[in-house]
Amino acid sequence: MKLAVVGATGLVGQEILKVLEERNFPFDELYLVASAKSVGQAMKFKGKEYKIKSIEETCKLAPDVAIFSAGGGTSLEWAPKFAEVGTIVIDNSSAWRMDPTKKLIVPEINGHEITIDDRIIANPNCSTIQMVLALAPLHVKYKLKRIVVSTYQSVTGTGKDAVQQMMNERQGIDGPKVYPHPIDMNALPHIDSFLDNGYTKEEMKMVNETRKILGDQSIGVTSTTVRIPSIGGHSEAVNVQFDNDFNISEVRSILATTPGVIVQDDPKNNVYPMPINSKGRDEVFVGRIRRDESQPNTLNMWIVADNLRKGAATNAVQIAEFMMERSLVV
Ligand code: 11C
Repeated sequence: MKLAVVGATGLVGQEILKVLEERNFPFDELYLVASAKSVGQAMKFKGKEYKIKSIEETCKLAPDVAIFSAGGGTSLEWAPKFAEVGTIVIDNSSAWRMDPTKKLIVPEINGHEITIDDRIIANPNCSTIQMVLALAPLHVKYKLKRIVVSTYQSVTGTGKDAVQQMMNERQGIDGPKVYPHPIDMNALPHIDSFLDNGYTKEEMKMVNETRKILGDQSIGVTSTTVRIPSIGGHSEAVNVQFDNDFNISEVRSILATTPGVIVQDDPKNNVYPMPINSKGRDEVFVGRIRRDESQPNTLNMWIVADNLRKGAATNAVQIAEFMMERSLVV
């Protein structure tokens, strides 16, 4: 088993390495791949030193699995080339997600869609993954009609330079700007670029990816995505209307028994999910579970997860594990 991590020096790449180590992911050879400026530098994994390779060189080595986290441009150009040499590419970018010939996978929800012929598998956007993981079992039970979601997203979603901008601002240091406005002590209703319909790409990812993963184009989804000066994870206020009525204690017990979901909901004791507690965790945390009293069959929840973990690295590694367990990596 030859494994490549493409984009190994980025925030998600680093998290992928942590997740691989924690889960004792099995491989015989590991190729760490980064951009030209890092090629040849040494990186450690499990105490062993690896020289960073170029993507060209790695493609020629035909790894069995390559987890890509190097942006959409790299994925568009290189994923097909890796696929051609037989590599299974698990891609963290948005490049292939809405391609009807590619699967968009959260293993707990639709891992069963993957076949032995799939070569490029898309990992969904972080803010989508955490929301659908909590909503999927409720959809099965009550049938989702409409989702209204507002996000409070960590600067880690933008990458290392964004974390640096926030820290620089906090310390009064001038430095390069990733965002068009200050981020510290601020909130930007602007994630990814604006589209002609007035929504951002991040907002439309939540609409389109949710429907594709849940396999139901009839679900109404509307989203407002906001960047806030936090680093532990993304938070989401989610208002969900179902076709069928629910019982709140049944909703809690469904969520509490959903693999990968942890209910943290004891507001009287100030217990609810927070990004500071989700950092470095693989689970999705759900709290503030309550009925929306303004209309029938409607629920409010607060969903938090480390966007670099279940939102990116963990989900990608889980896809690889899922495929290996089912002998889909040959
Ligand atoms: C953010 N969700 O927080 C983005 C990062 O489509 O994979 C991931 C972008 C993507 O800014």
